[in-house]
Amino acid sequence: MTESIIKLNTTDPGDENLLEEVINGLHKDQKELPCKLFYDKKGSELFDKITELAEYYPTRTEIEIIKSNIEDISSCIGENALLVELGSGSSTKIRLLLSGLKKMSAYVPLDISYNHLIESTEALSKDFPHIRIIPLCVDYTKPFEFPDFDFDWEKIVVFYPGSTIGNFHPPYAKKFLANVARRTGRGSGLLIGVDLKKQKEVIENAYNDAKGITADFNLNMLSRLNSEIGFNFDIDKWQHRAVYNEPEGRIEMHLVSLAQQCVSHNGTRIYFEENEFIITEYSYKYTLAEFESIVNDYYRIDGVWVDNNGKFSLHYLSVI
Ligand code: AVI
Repeated sequence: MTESIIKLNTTDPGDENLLEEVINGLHKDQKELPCKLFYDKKGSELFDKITELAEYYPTRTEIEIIKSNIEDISSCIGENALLVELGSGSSTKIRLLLSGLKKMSAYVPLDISYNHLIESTEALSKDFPHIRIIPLCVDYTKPFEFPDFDFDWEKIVVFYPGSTIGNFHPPYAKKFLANVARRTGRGSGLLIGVDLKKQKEVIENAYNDAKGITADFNLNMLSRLNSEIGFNFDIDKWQHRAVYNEPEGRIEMHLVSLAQQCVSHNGTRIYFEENEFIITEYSYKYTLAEFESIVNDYYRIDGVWVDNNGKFSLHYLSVI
């Protein structure tokens, strides 16, 4: 074993355009807020709790899939990979991979939430002292630079678990995955989790949990707008709702206004009718065929693993 190698050479980039994005979203006919706003420190902690809820099947199911297929996954990834994780979410999944991979070059977690990234990386480095870990605080949906790595690797393998790809509209998901392929280059890999279409009730329960953690996660967005940007949302006048839009194949997370009200920011006033809602997130569900159709222009499908109940799928794709 070599010594622990963790390079904390990342900084919090902030988000200059956030206010503009928020104001624009709240001026649309159908008001909306960007789902990246969920993930401040509190939001990331709430999301961790969501992943442990009885109703929220995606995390548990994906973990089961990784556990049951770790040898196949490991042979797809091969040796000496530079493993880049988009969003350093549940550490259980990455721990399974880091333990199961034969030999790897480095692990590079990318995350928008600085504190969450640093805390999770530090915890990981204690348990995997022999693995080079290089955290980068970036919004990976925007162009960013990798630092000059002073070590070798065989190929880049991007790990994109959790079905986060479902949070993009399908045409954008296609474009985003095409960009990942372009940036990483031919022969690189993408290990990606996808939530599959299933009974409406099962999906809706996953986003309307009995303990109200998803509600807190959704409402935290408004607290954040108050404390960080200077809005004056009255949190008690808003309610969480999640509905499965079957024709579109997506969960929609809403914040519903419980009264006619006005919210202001620096003299800009935004009016809400009673029952009007803000869309805070879409979470698209796919069939295997639908997902394959958005990736097959850029990737070859080398592996697809699905749990016994057909709830969730994990794909290993190679850039062509
Ligand atoms: C991060 N993402 C994949 C989650 C999802 O299921 O779409 C975010 C989430 N929203 C509510 N619960 C979980």
